[in-house]
Amino acid sequence: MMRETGGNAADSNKLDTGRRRLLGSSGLATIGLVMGGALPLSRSGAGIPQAHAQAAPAAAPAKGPQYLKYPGKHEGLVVLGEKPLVAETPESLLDDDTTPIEKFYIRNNGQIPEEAKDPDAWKITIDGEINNKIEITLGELKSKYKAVTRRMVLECGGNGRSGFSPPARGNQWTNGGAGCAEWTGVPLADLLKKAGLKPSAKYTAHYSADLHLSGDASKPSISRGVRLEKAMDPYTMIVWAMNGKPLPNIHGGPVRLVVPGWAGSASQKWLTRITIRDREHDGPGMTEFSYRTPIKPMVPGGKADPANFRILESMPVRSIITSPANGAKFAAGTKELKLRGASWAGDLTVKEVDVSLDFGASWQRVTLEKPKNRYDWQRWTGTVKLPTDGYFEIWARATDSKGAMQPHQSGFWNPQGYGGNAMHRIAVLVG
Ligand SMILES: Nc1nc2c(c(=O)[nH]1)N[C@H]1C(S)=C(S)[C@@H](COP(=O)(O)O)O[C@H]1N2
Ligand SMILES: [Mo]
Repeated sequence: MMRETGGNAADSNKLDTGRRRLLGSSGLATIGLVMGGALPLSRSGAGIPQAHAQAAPAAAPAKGPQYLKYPGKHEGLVVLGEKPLVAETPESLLDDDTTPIEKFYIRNNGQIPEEAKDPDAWKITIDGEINNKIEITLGELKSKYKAVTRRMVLECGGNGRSGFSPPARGNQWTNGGAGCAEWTGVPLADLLKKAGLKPSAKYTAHYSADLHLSGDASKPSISRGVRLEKAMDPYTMIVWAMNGKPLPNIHGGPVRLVVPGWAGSASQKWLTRITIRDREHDGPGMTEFSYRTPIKPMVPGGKADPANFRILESMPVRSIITSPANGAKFAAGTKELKLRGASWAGDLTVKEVDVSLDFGASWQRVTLEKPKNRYDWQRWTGTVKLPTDGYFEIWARATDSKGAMQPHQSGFWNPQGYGGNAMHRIAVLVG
């Protein structure tokens, strides 16, 4: 029953805040280029069809985004929910090649546990459909297995959710439920090979130490799993370091899973146990509409039939403009703008990224870097010439290695709003 929630229908304030952020009102004042007032993005392009936008209730009192105050975290992160604590990274704070820990988004489903006193004594158990049960401390894991470091994107399954209309249930992420860090650990496959998989082994089930929000110790806060094929992917890792530092408690330290390319919920934080199952796992976060999308497209806002849903695995293609920031202002007479951004595509790579200065009427290709390793994001740079001073929107769209491009609007509505990957747009003012 744990879903990508933390907001629900009653949470209209939060939904509206999410919207307003897309519209460009925000405290971007912390960012160098921005000199104050917000620029409006035309409403239709915020992923909301005009008709719906007009019908949307203007009930909530005007309220800007709430910024995060958390030790070690950047104060530009935007709080999407306090219980459980959820905070996203505005696109303009994702401008580093490797996302610094302080800027990395936070997503909790339950209570945040106390920091482990003795990290190396932390125990992990692997059991279920294997020949030899493994019980290993983090200290032993570090000394007995060969560690690898990989830069990989972690992205919440609900990233982009705020683009759905009518609003989908859950945290109203814009594009900031994602980051790309260097993770150090060991491939899960190395442990599973050592344990010896039985022919009946089909699926993983992940467990951890964080308490359910209610405080009820008998209920896991979340327990997801993946098909064995993904568990055996050498990039699916048990990690203890992030950007070369011990994994912080808020990111699941001392040890967590990173299952790159798939919904972030599979990447169990504070990992204590992995049980190998002989069937699809059915823990909290696996059933009904949680991390599932429709097989046959459904009527937006309509009644959903659980039988029409399958598990969301690879995340869809996405690109973001990380510089300039939405709302940036430039001196009169500025003739061109340098753009920077990032793009990624779940299990796939990104083939090309294009930008538009005229609401999608024409597009221009940008320079796309190669990923450092699989599941890394791809940084991009470009320059656009400005025909005049004035108000401009810059749109960015990425196309994945199989040819799928980001849509203008998030479609394929589903109750919990997965798969929202509409093009990113920013507004800038020249003069
Ligand atoms: N134990 C545990 N693991 C968890 C979660 C959680 O609530 N508890 N949230 C999941 C979700 S939904 C996401 S998107 C990622 C977020 O990781 P981060 O907070 O380090 O960014 O952790 C996943 N792992
Ligand atoms: Mo998530």
